[in-house]
Amino acid sequence: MPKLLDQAAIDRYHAEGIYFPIRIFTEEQCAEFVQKFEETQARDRLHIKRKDNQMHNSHMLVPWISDLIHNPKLLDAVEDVLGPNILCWNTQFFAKKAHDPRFVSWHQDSTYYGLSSSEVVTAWVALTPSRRENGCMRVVPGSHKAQVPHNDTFDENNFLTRGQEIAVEVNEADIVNVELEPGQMSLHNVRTFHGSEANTADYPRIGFAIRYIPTHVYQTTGLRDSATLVRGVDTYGHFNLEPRPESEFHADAIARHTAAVEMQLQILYAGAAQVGKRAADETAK
Ligand SMILES: O=C(O)CCC(=O)C(=O)O
Repeated sequence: MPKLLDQAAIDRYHAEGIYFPIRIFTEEQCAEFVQKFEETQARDRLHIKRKDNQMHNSHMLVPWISDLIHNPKLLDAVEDVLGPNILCWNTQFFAKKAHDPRFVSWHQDSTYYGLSSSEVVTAWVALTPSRRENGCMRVVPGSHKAQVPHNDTFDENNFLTRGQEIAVEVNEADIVNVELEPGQMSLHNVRTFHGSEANTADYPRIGFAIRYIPTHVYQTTGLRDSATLVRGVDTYGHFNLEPRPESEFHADAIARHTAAVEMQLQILYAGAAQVGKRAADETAK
């Protein structure tokens, strides 16, 4: 029996590699999240000293973000597409300010994750409205069936680690705008073509992307990666399991987070001709 989505929604997710909108939080909860996000970012700069505003893997550092990845309703939707035993592998905020020129080039997340399977889903939670004019995510439904080659562009305005861009033409007629209201989320498959454009509006666009995997998925790079068990049991032991943060920016949590981010940077930059701005920002301590 599905937990939150109906069978038609689950079938559509598997057929198209994208499903939205799914209401998880209220608009009032999201207004609170936005305020907390801004306050946490300021404290993150003090404790972690990264310039990057994506706050990668901050669920390992900050209790309210840890609560977000464990939200039961959100996990019910994830369980409907991944099954009952779920790890959170990575999180990041995609925050574009009003009139922010930054964009996300067309890509497949699978390209550099090093994970053994395409059973990887991103829950992208809108904390503000996410519309075409403020640079909502855009996807190509059905594109998740095959991996395509990518080129690294290392564009300064690109949010992505290596400015990775798919090396095939994306046809405008095939694109769907993933427009969401605050508190709604989309689910996209790790191979779904997606990207987003600059924010041309007078208001920000903030989304929180959570990468979930079933426990049987493993890291193919040979590197010992870590993840958080958010539901069910892990009988495989492919990842070091991350505990919840003891308190915000607790010293032990910072040590675990530093190790996890360094490991994921090694995975994301494997074989890259140069190290992009994210690594420079994440390690600017
Ligand atoms: O938020 C965006 O604009 C892009 C998000 C994205 O690339 C992702 O969640 O994988």
